[in-house]
Amino acid sequence: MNRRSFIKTGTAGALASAFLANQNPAQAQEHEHSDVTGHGGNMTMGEVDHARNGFDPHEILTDFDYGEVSKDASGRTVREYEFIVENKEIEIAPGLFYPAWTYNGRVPGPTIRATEGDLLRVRLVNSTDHLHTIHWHSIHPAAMDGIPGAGEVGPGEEFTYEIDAKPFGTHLYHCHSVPLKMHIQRGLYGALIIDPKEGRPDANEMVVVMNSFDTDFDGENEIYAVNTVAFAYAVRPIKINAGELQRMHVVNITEHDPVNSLHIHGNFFNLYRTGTSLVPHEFTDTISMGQAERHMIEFTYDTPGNFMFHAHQTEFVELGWMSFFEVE
Ligand SMILES: [Cu+2]
Repeated sequence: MNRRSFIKTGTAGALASAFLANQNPAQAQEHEHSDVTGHGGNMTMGEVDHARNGFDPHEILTDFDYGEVSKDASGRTVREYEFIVENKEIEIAPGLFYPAWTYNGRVPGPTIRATEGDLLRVRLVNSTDHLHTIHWHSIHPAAMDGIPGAGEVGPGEEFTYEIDAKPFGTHLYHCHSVPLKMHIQRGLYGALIIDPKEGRPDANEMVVVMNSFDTDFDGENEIYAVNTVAFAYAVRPIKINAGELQRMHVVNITEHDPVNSLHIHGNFFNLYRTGTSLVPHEFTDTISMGQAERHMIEFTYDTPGNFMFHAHQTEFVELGWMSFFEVE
């Protein structure tokens, strides 16, 4: 049984029918007979209980964690964090639960935010019965790499990573214990945003982590999303203001598929690859990304209205990775 028939026949019974259904019965009928459904009618029914999850994709968008801030003897800014790995069942679509492994009870984990040159001190506490790490996509010493033999933490143990915040850009961290695929797909990842010392122009900033969930552990995903919950920003669009610069940090940690993508409607964006430049590399409306690729994009909507943004892989769209901006 492939993923499409999983959805169509509702093999998971109540689950499938609860999480993916067409709002319009006529459209649903049409969908049964066509694999070329556009990205319009497909949506979840019901609502995910974000309070029970303990996190809300709308809050994750702008929840930048600057840590506990102090200065060392040299006057350097030190940012300290505590990450606790815990197993937690999370609702990723209405009525569909996934046995996640989490940093601090959320997927994605906290968005660490620092300025180039700061010292990051991150204490990892492992409350589970598997080995875990935090592997950083940054420039750091081998001993801080967060791989087996360098910063891997056993059950009930802890380790403190100390890394320089460099280079500036939109980055990623994730668990690097083996089997790597399992530790990533379970939810142990998050964004690491390092601002350039000279700063950037004022903007409304957001972070979206493209992720996916293989709910039956057969090596294929049943759900795609940004910030975990299928259709979260379609059910409740992201409200932004016309004329205001939007800066979005986009991180791809999709497991099992080689490529994910992002397309915005009615507009183009400036693309800063890996966020490591002060000037844009490209002006486009679509970007494809392999796993661990991440970029910073900037755009401004001039007119009010609802504008979609989504993966440009129809299957991902149908399975949850579809969103809206509501421009006011
Ligand atoms: Cu792990």
